[in-house]
Amino acid sequence: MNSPVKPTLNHGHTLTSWDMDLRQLCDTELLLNGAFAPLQGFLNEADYRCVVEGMRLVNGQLWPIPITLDVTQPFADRLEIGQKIALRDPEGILIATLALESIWIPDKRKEALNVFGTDNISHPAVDYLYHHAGEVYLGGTLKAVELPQHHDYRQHRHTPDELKAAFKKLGWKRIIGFHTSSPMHTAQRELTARIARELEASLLIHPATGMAQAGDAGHFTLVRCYQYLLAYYPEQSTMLSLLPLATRMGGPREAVWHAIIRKNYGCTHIIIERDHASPDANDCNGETFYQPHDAQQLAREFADEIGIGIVNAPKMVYVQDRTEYVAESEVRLGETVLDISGAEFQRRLRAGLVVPEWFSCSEVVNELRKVHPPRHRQGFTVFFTGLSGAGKSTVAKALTVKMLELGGRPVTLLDGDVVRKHLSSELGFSREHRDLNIRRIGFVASEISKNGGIAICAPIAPYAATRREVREMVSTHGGFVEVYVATPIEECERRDRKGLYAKARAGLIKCFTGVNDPYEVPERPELQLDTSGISPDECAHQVLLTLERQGFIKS
Ligand code: PPS
Repeated sequence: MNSPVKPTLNHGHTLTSWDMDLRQLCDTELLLNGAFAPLQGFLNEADYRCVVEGMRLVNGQLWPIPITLDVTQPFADRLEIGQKIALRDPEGILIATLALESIWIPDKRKEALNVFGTDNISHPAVDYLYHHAGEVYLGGTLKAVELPQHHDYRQHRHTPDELKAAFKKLGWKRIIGFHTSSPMHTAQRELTARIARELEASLLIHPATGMAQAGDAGHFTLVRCYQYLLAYYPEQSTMLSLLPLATRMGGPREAVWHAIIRKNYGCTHIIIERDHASPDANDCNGETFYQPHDAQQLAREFADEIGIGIVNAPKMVYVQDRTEYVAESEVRLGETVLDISGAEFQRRLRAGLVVPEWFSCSEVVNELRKVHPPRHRQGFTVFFTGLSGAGKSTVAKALTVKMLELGGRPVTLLDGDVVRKHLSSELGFSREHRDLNIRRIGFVASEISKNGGIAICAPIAPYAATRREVREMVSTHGGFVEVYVATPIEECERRDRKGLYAKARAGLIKCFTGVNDPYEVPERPELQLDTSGISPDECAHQVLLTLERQGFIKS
């Protein structure tokens, strides 16, 4: 929790501390190691405005993406321009100090529209801006104390200076950088090898792995996939380096940003693909956020100014008749082109179906299969929410028994009362305390789901925003099924097993949900149940059917 406490620094000074989240930590690392040159810190207000408006700093230098330090209003309220702030990683280690130059409330809508071209929250960066980023921005220059530590794949970790020195030592003069943030399949391998060959350049495979959490199996899988692929390239002219960049998926502006970063790492060229840095999701009209060539065009426009060659990657397709990949424009009339879409590839992985070698090498596919088991072997969370007395606990218990009868995965019941006894005994029922309680449940549920188990949670969880947080927390690791137990308050009150409604009506309990405290009805739960007329067993059966429909249990 960030609070303006005044810890003692190792130098004996006392400074206000900010505990950075993962994205801020990534940004800080790249600000400190020179990857974000010419930036020397988080943008101040004047630079921020210029960047949002016109992709330039006040001094005219090109910079397309606002790198800002967002904080909460209560934290900002206690700050003064000119003071120094200690920036810490999520474990509390002091990474840098910020000399505070500006504090301001950004116009987030304008930022979203100008930078990402949309304010639709299906865009991940807009969602982050609206739902995660604090309401106040801080700007100022940074002074390094200690670069963030990476204990994983140290042989593939380099600062810009280290990478430039390595290129020099190897005698590489022409270096082409390839940006990716997902597994590379044969098409990308053929594409990068071909471009490097044609340009007579060495190849830097430079995946952005910034948002990978320590202990995140997906990250290790991804890097193992890149390592397998290295064997297919000429050893003397190919290098893999992990870039701790938190991508925004900002399409054209992001492509310019990637080009500046690769220039800072010593690349002479960068490959920009079609749909470079475009989100997978579409907007509310089902349209993609950017046109396929937008990123390539904008990056080209600024290539000279950045001092890097932009290589527009052609779309590579597999021609069955020639058993090879060629650029789409080179396909001859009558030739058969084979393709497997991303969605189809995911389906095959999950269903354990064959993926042909022409699409992806077997080592990569086997590696990915380990982290994409079929749904019926993945962990998941069933999250019941509803008023006190709605029947959440009873149905959750019945469901727990059914899941145990099915067997195969460990089952943990996190009932509201039980959690309050063992995890949250010090908490009351203020909004702040309820949120903390639900976040704790979400954390435990996400750990259980991550490790392939089933978490069944049954708190009231009255607030939509906190439920959404839990959904996000769990969904990165496993399935999330929200069950709204929609038993009407009249029925809950009639039951009043604990006599709490009577006490609340008598004014003896102050913030009682549904009586004198709000319950925000879920808008899109996976299942809605009213326990008024049906038995707990029947309700649990309905949940089972939902789980079956979604593939989490086998029929
Ligand atoms: S929350 O809002 O999700 O944190 O609540 P939760 O942890 O599920 O705890 C709800 C149980 O606590 C009892 N209780 C109250 N509920 C709501 N409001 C107030 N003020 C309150 N005080 C005590 C109540 O028995 C709830 O249990 P259930 O099983 O839901 O009836």
